Amino acid sequence: MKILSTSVAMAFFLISNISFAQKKYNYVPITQADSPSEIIRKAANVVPTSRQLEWQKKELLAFIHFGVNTFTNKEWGDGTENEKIFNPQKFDADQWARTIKDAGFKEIILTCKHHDGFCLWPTKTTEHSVKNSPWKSGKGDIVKEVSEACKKYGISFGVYLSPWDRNSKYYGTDKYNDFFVKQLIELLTNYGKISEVWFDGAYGEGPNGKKRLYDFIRWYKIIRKLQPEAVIANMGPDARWVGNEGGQGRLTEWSVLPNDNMNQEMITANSQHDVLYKPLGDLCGQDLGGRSIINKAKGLVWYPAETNTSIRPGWFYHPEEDNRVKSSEELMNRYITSVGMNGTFLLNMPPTPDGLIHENDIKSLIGFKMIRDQTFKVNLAHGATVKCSNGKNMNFILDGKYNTYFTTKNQDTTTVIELTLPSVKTFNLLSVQECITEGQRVEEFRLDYLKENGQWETITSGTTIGYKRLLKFNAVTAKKVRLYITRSRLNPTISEIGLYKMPNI
Ligand code: FUL
Repeated sequence: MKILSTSVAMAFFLISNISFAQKKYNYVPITQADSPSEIIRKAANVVPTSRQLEWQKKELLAFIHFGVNTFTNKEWGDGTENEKIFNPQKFDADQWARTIKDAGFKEIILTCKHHDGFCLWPTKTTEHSVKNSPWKSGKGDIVKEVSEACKKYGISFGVYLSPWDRNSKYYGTDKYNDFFVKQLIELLTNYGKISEVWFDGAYGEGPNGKKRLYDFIRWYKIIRKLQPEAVIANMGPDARWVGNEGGQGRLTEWSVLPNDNMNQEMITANSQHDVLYKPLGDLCGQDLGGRSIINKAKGLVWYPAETNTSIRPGWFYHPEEDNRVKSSEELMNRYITSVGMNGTFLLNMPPTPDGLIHENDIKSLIGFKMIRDQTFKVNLAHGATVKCSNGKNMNFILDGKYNTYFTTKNQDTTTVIELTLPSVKTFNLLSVQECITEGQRVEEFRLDYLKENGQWETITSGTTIGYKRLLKFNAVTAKKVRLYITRSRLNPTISEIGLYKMPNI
């Protein structure tokens, strides 16, 4: 009898959970038969690939712009630069990787070739490279040294290879794709694991009217084959440029976007798990994934934002900008507007002609790390009692583990989570994270606190959450707060809530 009732209970448990288990996909087609509510359900089940998830969790990525422009004091070279000018006499990859690691960044993306076509590794494809420079008598390899320093410091390594090449005689002809592929293969096979490949969209036609003839799909396939874990960013299918170079995300930042750029090849390749096509169209608008947008889509894909900026006004080092380095406080604000707006933060720190990261940049970077450490050391909500009338797994919201999450019972898409803190606390920053392996769902939320006079008052509010949402506000002192989720595409799945006191900056 007991055995029977246990198995009935087990079966009930399984059935009730199966009804919650929704199929997940990285890409999903939308058919004409799909109703608006079916489209929303589909959107709520689009999830990142494992490479996108790992990349998102890194949060902080360092960009290094270094090359002939470092020596000509320019932003864009025209490809006629003499290789002899490249001579970073104190070049120290260890100093780069150590600084970046100490600042808490998880990856370095190096401009292996910028628009001027000069290669920082001794490529076989062109003479326009370090091998014809005086640096290490032409025997050096910047890419090798940086990739090895990354390994030593336990950070990942990514390559920027500019499609626009103002030096190559093949540029603007079909042959350019073969030339570019050879360069890609060298970078993807000779330097260990590559975690990100960054294709710049910048270009200008040469004076002779050379056109861009890029075979992106061929390039993507090679990357998938040689470095399957690499995220292909910007002009690529895995991560998009946020749309500005100021480190500013959107107030409403969806990672699930329309992708109408699919064909049979992609569908037959079972690419629901591995999309090869970059979504087309305007990716710089204010609303990229709201209901009115996805309702018109032919397919939906996980396509998260990478938010980039430079620590200095320029991307390359210029001595006259030594006193225009962003302060630690500015970097913290950019962190809030990038990582805190459901993106990653790709911050450029360009080395000097000596081949070192400048001391002013180091000072800002270390100060930025100190502010983050100070802010996030203690979650003031830790130890709170969690109350929610329609919640499941309530304590997962404060367990410090990203992959466990709170959700709601039944099909509830709204909820109120009340936290009673162990004692009265003062805080000025809210952190909320959705468990994106379940999808991105929340469309509107707010935080209220209980005032001394017994009245509830709203502190802050937002629309999307995604991987992480940080909201700064004037400090409040309270013991009870309520997180209201007032609109969600499906049951909200919240990994963590944090209340923090950020130093006044
Ligand atoms: C732009 C380029 O033109 C800049 O030089 C820089 O590399 C930046 C990250 O992307 O499109």
